[in-house]
Amino acid sequence: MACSACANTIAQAVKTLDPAAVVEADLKTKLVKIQTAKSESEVKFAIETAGYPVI
Ligand SMILES: [Cu+2]
Repeated sequence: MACSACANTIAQAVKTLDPAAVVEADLKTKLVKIQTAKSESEVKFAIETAGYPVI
């Protein structure tokens, strides 16, 4: 995740999975914090499908 466009793409992917998810992007560390009731593996899959690596 490198810029706000990437952050939006990831936020969209996660919110498609869970509309109530909270997605917080930190553009300095290039990390996204996600609060969701969905399982970690579901969220990872959604983000990887959108084309971003999950650490
Ligand atoms: Cu970007």
